[in-house]
Amino acid sequence: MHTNFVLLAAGLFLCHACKQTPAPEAVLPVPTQNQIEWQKMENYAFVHFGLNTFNDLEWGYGNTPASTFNPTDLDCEQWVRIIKAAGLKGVMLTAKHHDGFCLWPSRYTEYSVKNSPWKNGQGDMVKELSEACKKHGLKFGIYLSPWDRNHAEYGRPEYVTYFHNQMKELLTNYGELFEYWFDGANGGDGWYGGANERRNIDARTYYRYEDARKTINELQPKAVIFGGTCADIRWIGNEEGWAGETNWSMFNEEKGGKLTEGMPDGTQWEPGECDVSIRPGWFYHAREDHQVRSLSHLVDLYYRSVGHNANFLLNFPVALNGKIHPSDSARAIEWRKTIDEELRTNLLANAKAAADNHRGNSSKYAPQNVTDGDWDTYWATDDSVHHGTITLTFPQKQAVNRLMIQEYIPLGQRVISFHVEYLNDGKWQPVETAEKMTTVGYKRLLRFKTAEAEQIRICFEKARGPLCINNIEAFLAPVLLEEPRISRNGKNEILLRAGDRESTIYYTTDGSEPTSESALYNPSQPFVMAQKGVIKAISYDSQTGKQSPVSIKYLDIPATEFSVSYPQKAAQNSKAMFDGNGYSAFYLPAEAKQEIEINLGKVYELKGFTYTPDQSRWGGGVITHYEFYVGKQLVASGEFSNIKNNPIEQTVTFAPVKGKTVRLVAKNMVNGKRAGIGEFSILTVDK
Ligand code: FUL
Repeated sequence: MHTNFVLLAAGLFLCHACKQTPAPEAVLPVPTQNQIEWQKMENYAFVHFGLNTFNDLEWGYGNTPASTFNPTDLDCEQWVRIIKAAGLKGVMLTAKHHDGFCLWPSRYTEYSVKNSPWKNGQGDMVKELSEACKKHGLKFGIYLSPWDRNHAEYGRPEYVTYFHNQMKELLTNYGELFEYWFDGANGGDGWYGGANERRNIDARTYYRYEDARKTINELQPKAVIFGGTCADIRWIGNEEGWAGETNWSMFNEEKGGKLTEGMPDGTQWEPGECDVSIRPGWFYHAREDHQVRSLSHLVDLYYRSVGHNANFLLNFPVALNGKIHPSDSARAIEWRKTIDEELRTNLLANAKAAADNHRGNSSKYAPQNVTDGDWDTYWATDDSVHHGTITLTFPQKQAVNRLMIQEYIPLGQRVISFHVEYLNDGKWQPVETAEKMTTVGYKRLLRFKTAEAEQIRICFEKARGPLCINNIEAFLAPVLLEEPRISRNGKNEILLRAGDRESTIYYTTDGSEPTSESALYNPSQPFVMAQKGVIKAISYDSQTGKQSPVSIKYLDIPATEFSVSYPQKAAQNSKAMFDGNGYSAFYLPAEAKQEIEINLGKVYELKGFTYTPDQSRWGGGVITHYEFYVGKQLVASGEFSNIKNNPIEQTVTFAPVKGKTVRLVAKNMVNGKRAGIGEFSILTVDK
């Protein structure tokens, strides 16, 4: 009786409270619990490793022998230790890439580690990595390429059965998975059990993704699915690691929309994942040892992925010995350290917050909730109020240049636009930033010019429903000097550019390390380098005495003496491919053969060439298959693997040969009928 009375009273009280201030209704669609857990991971690692690693390939054709897979010193724990130290929360492994080679001893194929010299065929890398993850507290995920260039039955129903069988092996034998990755690259040419042909499939129907989803849900109820026709998360539309400033977690697969931005009227909750490799390629190539992405670039990507309401998937191309290369690990750890430093002290922890409206005037939805450090409490506005201004007061005047805002996404993503102002000496001013202040979502990080502020206020102008903001933080990030970008233009002038305008640039041309004692770069009088050589440069801040990391550029012989001998009359336009600027491109005339012949001016001993597609956003004419001739001799031919998704500079090397003319033939293009060339250079043998 007594207990009942207490319960009744409590019930009445709760009911009374909830009557007064019911929680805002969800604005649909909303994330599942798995999607919320996934989003909270924010960043995790990718590992690309396999036969490609040992054959210097990005996309194996499916015929490279399993016997070439031979890591001498494989150490999955080394990867996991580095990945953990880099603050990444999980690892996703390419259990099988497009070449079809399996890193686990699958029962269903001979094309796997069991026929390699590694551990005498007794090894199972998926197992080793999953166990290392478990031991060190990281989550584990799997990439299984649907496209399989090895399998004889690819393109026919038998392969799909095989694919589903392999999936089950991976879903049952390796513990809990947080993510399952279906790659989007599909069909095309391959070895296919010796058929050596092109096989096209309809990716939407062929793989039976709906069945795959059922199996995954059943065997791995916590895993989110990337790719395929029933995904939980979406590809962000580039392999450069960034999401749009506007980025909705909603999408509509039927209608389609901008992957970088999502869709405000999207019917599915399908948040973005930004994948990028720490080097140009996904697999390891020794020639890219000096092309590890710069610290400032990676830091920038963090702000443009995690800070743009997306997750960040950073790839480590494990090297031939089976370890993460020291340059990659050093960079990744330095990256985390920098981000931690930039976002170390929340200047708004427990700051006073006031807003022009809060839901039912209830303390449960008070503005103060945004500074209490509790993710599950939030400031909300009344049902009819889809906007609002929140003002936060610093304990004392404070220099500030970063802001973090979070929406309580279990109730949907709402904010459409906002702006930020700060109060200094009685005057409100907008923060100085070029960023569009549109969506917020799970997390929005805003970078702006350092401001002295007594207060800061955020005005949410428009939203899809009442506001639900659970967290606002502010920081003062120290200066991060960016290493200069180096290029050589058509006049052989060297252009050195630093990210921030206040620093000065010092450089060397003799291979030595630049310091503030080296030559000072004068942007209005660029120096000329008309021969082969190396340039090293740093940015330097005279105020703090800090310097950026060193940037290095190897330049081969310049193109000034080059002339285009085919197509004729292209001489003028073709300059764009030698101007050191990939954003200006030369397109072969539609009526001409899709090839270009260049007279180098004199005989050189040649060992390779580089081709960069048009880098402009909507650039076309990307060459996928090529032939390359020196004089009349065919010296190289093949495919620029993965160039569609990752249109970066391609380097092709061949056995040295002397010649005066070279010819690049475009055998196939991703799009359009005219081959486009953003940049082209030849590689010569050192004397
Ligand atoms: C792409 C693949 O084709 C690349 O090789 C790489 O695996 C990347 C992550 O996805 O679509």
